[in-house]
Formats: sequence, structure tokens, C-alpha cells
Amino acid sequence: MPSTSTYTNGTNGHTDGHVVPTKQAPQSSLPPTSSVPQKFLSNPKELGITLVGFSGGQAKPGTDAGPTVLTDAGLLTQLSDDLGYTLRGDDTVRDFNNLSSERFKSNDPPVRGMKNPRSVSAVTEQISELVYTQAREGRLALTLGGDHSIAIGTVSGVARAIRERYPDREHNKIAVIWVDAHADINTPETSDSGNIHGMPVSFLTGLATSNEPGIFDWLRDEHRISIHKLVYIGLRDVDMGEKRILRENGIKAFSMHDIDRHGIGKVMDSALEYIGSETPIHLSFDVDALDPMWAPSTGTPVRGGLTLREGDFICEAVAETGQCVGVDLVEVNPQLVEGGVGDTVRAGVSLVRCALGDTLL
Ligand SMILES: [Mn+2]
Repeated sequence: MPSTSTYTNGTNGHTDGHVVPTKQAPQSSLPPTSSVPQKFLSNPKELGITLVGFSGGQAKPGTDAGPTVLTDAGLLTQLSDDLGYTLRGDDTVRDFNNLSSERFKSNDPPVRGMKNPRSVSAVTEQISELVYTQAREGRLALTLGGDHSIAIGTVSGVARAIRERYPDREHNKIAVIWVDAHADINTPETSDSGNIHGMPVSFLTGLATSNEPGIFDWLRDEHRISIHKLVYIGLRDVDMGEKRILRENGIKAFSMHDIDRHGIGKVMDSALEYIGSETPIHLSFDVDALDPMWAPSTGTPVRGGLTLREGDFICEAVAETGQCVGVDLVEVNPQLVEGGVGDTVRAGVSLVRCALGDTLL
């Protein structure tokens, strides 16, 4: 069970649910951020931002523009003005597509079926370093993508920083909540498509490894996560090989079936109980977890998904724990316009706000 959140105004320590302004700090000047005490952030008012323009983990162009449309919609301004964060890290989008095409030209043939393996490896290695640099300062690391291959960088960077920040703690390994229509846990060998955005979890957990020079050989133990601290939410399009991996490894997964049966509230209670209250949490949110009704502009939409409120609730519930140390939002693709980019961007903005502590009341 998640601990009952104790809302305080951050200055006088009242925990009875009422925000009582002190004489020195009238209520209107209180930043709404960090009403939840943060267990694993030494700089809870700062956000460490990484803006990743990259689409090389899959075939469709456009998801590299995801961070641009999210920031053009005012997301970062809202995080500072509405939620009271001090923004650190990127204020412009990094064009990793261009950087990797300059570096590798078209000289990046498949290895073990993986497409663009050198490009994705090099880009995720850089992202890992960037995110690590933010997370080691005790900031929450926020990354806007980009396709989901970038999570090889974000999760590994946060995992390394937390290990370093808590060297003596028993619980210095992060949990990952992976919200997605897909499990993204194919190994190169089980993948039909060869798209690496379907493989990040296998590399992060060590189910897949590579010693090939320049192809994920930078991933070390300090970057990896435990398969027993991984929780999926929203799954509904899982490949046969992935189902076998999930079953054989006893991986915790809440599919849409579980959400239909129990409701998102009970599912989040169970997910957070499984993780426990002493473990830092990284939330990796693929916008395709939402039903295409809410987020149509994404590369691999699957019907029968989360409502926007269910998605927001997941993010709110993670924020309420005070355990969140990293957030990704990925796979917004403004070039896939059939259902409307605006809806998808608005959904993405809402998800990030909720993950960073925004509340309805
Ligand atoms: Mn995904």
C-alpha cells in the first residue's frame, strides 16, 4: 500500500490536510511543489531536464520532435511557474538524430538483427551520462523523448546516480515502473522487427548483453536494474517471446485486464506495495500506454488502453510516494497526425505535471 500522503505546506509541518499559511509566508506565495516530502532527493525543488530529439530506435520519423512540441506547448514554463521548480539541465532540444547520422553516416548495419545498433548505443550512452549528471545532484531527472530506446540511457543514468548517492544503503537499487502498451523486453534474438525501442528493458535488466565494441558494451552492473524491482502497467500488446520472458522471470506486470478487473487505484496500490516504501522509483511513461483516443500521435498505437485520467492517476500515485527520482515521457510523434497532435501533446503535458506533483485540488 502506498503511504497515505501527508500534505503539508512545506513550511509549518502541519499534516492534518489543511494548508495553514505562516505569518512569514502567505499561502499565495507557497510553491505548490514538494507538498510531499521527498525521500531520495536532496534538491527536491530542482528539476534536471534532458531533452532528447532521437528516433533511431524505431523506423518512423517524427518522434525526435516530441520534446519540441511538448516544450512549445509550455510544459517547462508550467513546471517552473505553476509547480515552482527551478529548472536545470537542457533548455533546448538535443538533436541526437543529426549527431548520430554525422558520426555513423549510413555505416551502421544490423547486428544480431538490431537496427542502428551503433547509433542507439552511442546516443543512449550520452543520455546515460547526461541524466546521471542531473540525478547525482539529488534532483529529479526529467527526460522528454524521443523513442523508448532512450530509456536505456535514462534508467541507467538514474540507477548509477542512486547507487553512488547511497553507497551504504541496503536499498540503493531503483525500481522502475514501465507504463506502456508494450513490454519493450525483447532480446535481439526474440525481436521480429529489430527495432531497439522494443528492447530497452532487456538491456537494462541484463537479460540481453553485448560485448560487441560500440554496441551497448558501455552498460555495466552499476547501470542495471533488478528484474525483481520492475513493474509494468498498461500492457496489451506483448510478443510471444516477451510473454515467455515475463513468465519465466516472474516479472510483475499489470495488464489492461488487471486494470479492468481491479481498477487503477487497486493496481497502483499493488504496484507500489510490491516495490516497497524504501526504494527510489523511476517512472518511464510511453504515451502509447494511453488509448489512441487520448494519444493518437504515437508510432505504435494499440486500442483498448488507459484513459487520460488513469494515466494521470498513475503519475499522481507515483508522485505521492515521495520516492520518485526519475521520469521519462516518450514516443510523442507530432508527424503522425491522424487523430490530432494537440490531444497527444496535451495528454503528455498533463502526465508530466502529475508525475511532478501537480494535484487536482
Ligand atoms: Mn515503449
